[in-house]
Amino acid sequence: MTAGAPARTGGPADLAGLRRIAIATLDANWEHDHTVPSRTLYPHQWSWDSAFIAIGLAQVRPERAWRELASLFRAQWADGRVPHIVFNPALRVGAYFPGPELWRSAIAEGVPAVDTSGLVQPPVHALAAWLAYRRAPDLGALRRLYPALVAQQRYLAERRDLTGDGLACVVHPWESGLDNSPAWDEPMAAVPAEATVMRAYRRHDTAHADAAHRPTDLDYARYLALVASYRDRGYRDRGLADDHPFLVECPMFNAAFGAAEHALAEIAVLVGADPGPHRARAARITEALVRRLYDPATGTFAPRDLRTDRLVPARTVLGLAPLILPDLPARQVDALVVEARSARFGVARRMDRPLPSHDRTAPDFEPVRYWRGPSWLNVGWLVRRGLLAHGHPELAAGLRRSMIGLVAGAGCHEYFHPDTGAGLGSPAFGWTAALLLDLLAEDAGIPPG
Ligand code: 9WN
Repeated sequence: MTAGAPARTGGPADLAGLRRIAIATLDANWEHDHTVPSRTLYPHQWSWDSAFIAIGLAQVRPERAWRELASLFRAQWADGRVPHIVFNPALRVGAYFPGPELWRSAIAEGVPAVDTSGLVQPPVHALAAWLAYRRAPDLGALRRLYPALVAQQRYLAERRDLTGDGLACVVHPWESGLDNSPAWDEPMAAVPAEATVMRAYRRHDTAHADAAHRPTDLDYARYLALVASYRDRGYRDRGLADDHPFLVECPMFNAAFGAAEHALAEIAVLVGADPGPHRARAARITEALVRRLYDPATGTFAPRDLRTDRLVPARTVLGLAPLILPDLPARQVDALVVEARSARFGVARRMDRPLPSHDRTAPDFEPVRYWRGPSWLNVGWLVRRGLLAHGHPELAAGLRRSMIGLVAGAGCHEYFHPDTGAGLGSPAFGWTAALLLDLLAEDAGIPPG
């Protein structure tokens, strides 16, 4: 089936079959206390993957949903950061690149016993915990997570708000989760590195996926230069503005940061804490996002490069993410709906092609290269939540059908060709399976969270 064909969401037999495939994928990727994103490409635990995966597990393996989040937060650093990778010590050296020997997290202060990376990822975990609770209530588990989720937010607010403007910055494209998005081309061009340094390393990803579908060697050389810059300062955030070469405020990261405060307000009520400060912080983040990252000239949100204090010109799907904020003002909501429906992203009641990760009319749109064009379920899932939150159920339904159609046509792939719907990257990918289960749950009469 191509992505142009109507999604096969009609027959209950089809849906039951899809559900079984998704459950089997999650079961196969389960590893003692967490789910690996992919057995081949990503065999450790990843931060925002675990959050999305917990949302799906809550539908089918509730006890695992809570273990997934608990295991990730056991690796939280004393300063509150939740590392983007928690390494499984049982795996051989070279199971993933860059591995623990390159990160050397033990050199930093306040680290857990297990090896981790020193970066973070978009803080979608409070939202995940809230949704998991709605589907699989476990008040004890929620109570235990709450202070850790609060500390995660405190880290971002106190250590990563370098300008004091109310937004958190990312210090590496890996922190955005959209590693090689064209959004990072301009700020990354300022990171000194040569592709030839990669001759000294063996990339693990290109042994398991087509190199044409992955970031380039020059991208990786810059990724490593940024890791070295952050690691060599002991992963301390103080003074980053003086010499770290990549500092960006990302609209998706900060939309997740704000959505987390909304979710924490709901959780606070349940665990007997005060929701007031969470609501106040959520409002401040939304206000800062609009003030700092909304571009009235384009009608969308864009990352701000703190080194130049300019918005980056690329119009990527990152710009649509603030829709997930329930308190986004109507002016920005309306503009984002126009942007989503435009030829750049093609969201419609009946979508003939899936939501791309980058403006499909841009000259640098690359249909098979990772975050430079292909369609990803986690981003579509977030945008769909935003459309529902702001009163666009038909567009949300169109996006949902399109996403289910992608998995029906190609399986639980990591990402999909934005024209044909062909599966790309890992064929058995955790969050694709998990978020599909969440989308399918609505047919069983369970409303979205
Ligand atoms: C680097 C695990 C992760 C996702 C990211 C995705 C990819 C890693 C990589 O895989 O990043 O963190 O090796 O490319 O870009 O969003 O969390 O699935």
